[in-house]
Amino acid sequence: MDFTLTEEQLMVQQAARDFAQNELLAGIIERDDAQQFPTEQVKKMAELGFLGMMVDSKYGGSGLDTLSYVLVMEELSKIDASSSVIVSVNNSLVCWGLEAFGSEAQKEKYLTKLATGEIIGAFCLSEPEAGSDATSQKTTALDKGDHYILNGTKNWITNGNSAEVYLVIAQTDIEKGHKGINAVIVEKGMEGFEIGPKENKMGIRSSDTHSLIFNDVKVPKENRIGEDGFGFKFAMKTLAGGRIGIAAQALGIAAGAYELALKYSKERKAFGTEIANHQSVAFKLADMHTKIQAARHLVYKAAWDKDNGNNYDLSGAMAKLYAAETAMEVATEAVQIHGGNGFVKEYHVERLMRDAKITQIYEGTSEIQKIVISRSILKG
Ligand code: COS
Repeated sequence: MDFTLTEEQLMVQQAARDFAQNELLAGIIERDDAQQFPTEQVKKMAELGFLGMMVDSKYGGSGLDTLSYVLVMEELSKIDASSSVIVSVNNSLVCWGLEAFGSEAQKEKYLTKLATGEIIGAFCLSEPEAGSDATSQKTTALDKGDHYILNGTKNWITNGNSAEVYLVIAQTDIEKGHKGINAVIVEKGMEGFEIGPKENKMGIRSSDTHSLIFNDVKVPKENRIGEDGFGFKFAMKTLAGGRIGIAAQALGIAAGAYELALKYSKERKAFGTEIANHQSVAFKLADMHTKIQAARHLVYKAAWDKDNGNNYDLSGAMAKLYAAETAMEVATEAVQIHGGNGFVKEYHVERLMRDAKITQIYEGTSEIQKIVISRSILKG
């Protein structure tokens, strides 16, 4: 077993660390307050190749491995989880899904622009009544010969307004249940495609989350991804990789909160000494550090599984579950260590605590990860 990162991985990690410190930190409190999309920062991340990290260079991607992607996600998320979710969705759900299952024409037309970050994409599975219960799709894509007619509403869509390309999951044949679901590529501006109001969120506030409304949107057949009826499998396979990205985000939030708490505990004095000298604080730091390291091992192992052609449904779900729970716990403890200062924005930990919460919810709640894990271990 070799836990050493390669030269290239170390370089990518350092680039992301520098970028987060130099470009994401400034103005983060204001962006969070105003729910302002990080347009300039996304442009710069595109220039660094962070928007299409795992995509083959022939489609404009960086051609890196999943572990490099995870390292970048971790570093960005230590500072700004709103920016890192944009990176995660574009990389793991949109680019990966298109590269793995799209046609050559779809890759030429869409992936080349998405991988360079010239445009960004969105992944549209959740609905008002289909979040965890993802097979209950009410959005329909009715087969009209050479095109589909799309009707319905999608909810909580990351990059909802800023995306140009949307991968939309919809039911074509209700009789066939999940085998009658398709994934289709919808472009912003198609007639009948409307973007709903922005959600006012607890965390990751500067990412833009919207509902999407489709009213008789005509989508050409060549925009279907894979064979007829492949849509649900497409969503599940894509989400399995997405969960590794979100696990890395959760890991980064936890590590970011921990680093701030560690620094603060060595500076802040109470009862005549730095608070790190009080065992109640030192033990918290020990627990936080240990859990983060355990989460890191799970996340890197899931990335390694993906890079080595192993099944990563189980390792990805375990990584997502554990890292998300760790993020929530560690960020909450980081606020506690900061005391009153933890409760105000200037110290950053309250934002990380608010941001941590979503990692237990999106791309499969912690409870969904337990379904995936328990089914996997029970089937032997
Ligand atoms: N890879 C490939 N196929 C998968 C899969 C995976 N990781 N997971 C499930 N499938 C397939 C199953 O094999 C099954 O197909 P077959 O009938 O051909 O075997 C099909 O998908 C339906 O699976 P299942 O019967 O297990 O469906 P359930 O309704 O019981 O739900 C869970 C399965 C709970 C795992 C699924 O609904 C899920 O992941 N929900 C959460 C969705 C989510 O993450 N929502 C948040 C979106 S934020 S972007």
